[in-house]
Amino acid sequence: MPDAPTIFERIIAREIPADIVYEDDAVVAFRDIAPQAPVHLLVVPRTAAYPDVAALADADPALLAHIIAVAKRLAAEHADGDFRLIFNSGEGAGQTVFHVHAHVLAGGLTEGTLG
Ligand code: IU
Repeated sequence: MPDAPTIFERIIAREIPADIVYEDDAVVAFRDIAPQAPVHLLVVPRTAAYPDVAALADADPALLAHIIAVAKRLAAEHADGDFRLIFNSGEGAGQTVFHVHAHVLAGGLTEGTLG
């Protein structure tokens, strides 16, 4: 039996509201509900095939590169262009949603923190 859809699949399917700031054929980006920086966006591939960035990097490096390109674009649109990109990979690293996603942190980041 397939796993139940994650919260991100339900956001992408518009079953659950989110503040979506960007979308294209491959990814959807929305504001994190618990922001850790003045700008805190999540860039999420539409496909639920990859639970974490390690799986994505192995299977589809072009999609990973696209996520990074979208992060760059969003940091320029929502902040000054500088950004911190975080992928929590695995429970031990704090990952809670097992549908790969990039945290894009920008806009007045505190120096020296890792988010
Ligand atoms: P993590 O890397 O898997 O821990 O990140 C999950 C993020 O998803 C976390 O920052 C949550 O605040 C965020 N989030 C969200 O934006 N909307 C939701 O409905 C839920 C979690 I649940």
